[in-house]
Parts: sequence; C-alpha cells; structure tokens
Amino acid sequence: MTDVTYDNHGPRFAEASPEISEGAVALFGACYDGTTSFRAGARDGPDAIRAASMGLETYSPAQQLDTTEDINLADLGNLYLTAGAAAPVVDTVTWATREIINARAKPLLLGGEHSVSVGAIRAHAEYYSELTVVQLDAHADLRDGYRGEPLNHASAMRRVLDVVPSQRLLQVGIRSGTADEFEELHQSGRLVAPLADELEQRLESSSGPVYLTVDLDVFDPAYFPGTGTPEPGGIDWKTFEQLLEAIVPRRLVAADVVELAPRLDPTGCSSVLAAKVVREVALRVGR
Ligand SMILES: [Mn+2]
Repeated sequence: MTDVTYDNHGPRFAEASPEISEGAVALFGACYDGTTSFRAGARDGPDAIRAASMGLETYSPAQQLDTTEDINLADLGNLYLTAGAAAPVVDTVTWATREIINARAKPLLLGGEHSVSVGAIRAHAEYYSELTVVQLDAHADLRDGYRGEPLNHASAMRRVLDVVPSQRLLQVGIRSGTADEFEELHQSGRLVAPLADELEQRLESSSGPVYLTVDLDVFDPAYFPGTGTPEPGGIDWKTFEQLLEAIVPRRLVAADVVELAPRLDPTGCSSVLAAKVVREVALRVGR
C-alpha cells in the first residue's frame, strides 16, 4: 500500500470542512482522463464542480435538507495521481476509499473519467459482501478492454462485474452500446429503464448497501453538453431527482459523480448541473 496524499490547497465544495470525521460524507477528487477516447477534459471536473458550488444554495428544496446543517460534509481535495496508465490511478482510488471507510466516513468520489469509479467500487465490494451497484449512465461500459487497455472508461462496468455479481449491478438509463453489449444487458436482466418506480422495485428485491455511480452523460446533452461522450435521448433534472429518491437513504453508503468535462461547455451550465447533482447525492448519502 502506497501513501494516499491529497492536494487540498484549492477551493472546497460549498462550505465543506477540510477534516474528515465519523459519519461525514467525504468528497475527494480523482482528476484523471487518461483513457478518454473521444473528447478529453474530465480531469478538470472536480475543481469545476467546486467552483460552481459557490453559486449554489446549500439547501435542497427537494430533500428539505441543507449540506451545512443536516449532514457533515468534508472535502479532502484531489488525490495525487500518476499520469498515464489507468491501473495505478485506480489502485490509488481504492486505497483512498479504504481509508475513508476505515475512518467511518462515507466516500463521495468526484471524477474524472468513469474508470476511476472502479477503484471506489472495488474497496466497497471488499467491505460489503452484499453490495448492490446502481449505475446511471448513457453507456453500457461493458467492453472487455478497449484499445488494448483492460481498465478503460468504456470497460468500467465490465471491471465492476469482476468484483460484484451480475444480479447486484443495475444499469439505469443505458441508451448506447454495441449489439453484444445490449444482448448482454437484456439477457442478464441488468438493464433498468430510467423510471423511479422500476428502480425502486428492482432495489426492493435485494437487500444490503447500495453504491451509486453517476456518469453525468446519463443526462440529455441539451442539459449537460459538457462531457466527453454525449449521447442524445437522455434524462432531465426531474427524472434524476426521482431516481435518486428511489434509493432508500439508509442503504446508500457511497457514490461517485464522473465525466464532467467543463471546458466542453463554455456556458458553464454543465458544471452547475454537476455541482447540484453532488449536493443532492451528498445529502442522500449523508442523512
Ligand atoms: Mn457514459
């Protein structure tokens, strides 16, 4: 195990504390986009989310909770990561996630591209034998490697399936993939329509903790153009709120929010949407 160290000199999310405490939601950034195949820039996601949080209320009318009053929110900063290959980056994310779990806090990882989620999910799968992973995403991410690299943003859920059984992965809102990927999605029963009722029902048939991975490209590019691989036909804000509400808060132990590439949206609205997603997810994880 290598030392996990953070760059914590930059701004923090909203009014989050720099110190981790028991029961806190612990934000941490993984500024990595080394395997991006189309348009890079997700490495800038975590700091753009923090910058956009400054213009956002800390109160959520939907959940009637405030990040400064109703939960303990910590922001540890961005992990120091090696440049280049994904494997050492993902290992570092695993080590950092273990440290947060051991501190009895709840990890909330900010990406970065989707491969960083694999690191956090691996740590949770070690810790919880009955972990269910809920993936909100436009893409199946089931390629068994891509361009010779087994750890890739397009293989994120294939690598999750190395550590989580198929029936404990729910793939919500998927609308892009190969014929093979869709055949597998249908045959495995992992594909869930982006409807709150359906997600709620599917979660009721399992027990145990839930890890939520939000690839922001699940949103329609009309609302969220600032991402590397946009895909028309996505969800809107209201649907996201309802999907989040379908996850019982006491089961939700951790989450990640990935794939904001802020420079691809010069209006800055994608960063604001991402920051609002982080606020809502943090409140759901932390309550
Ligand atoms: Mn995606």
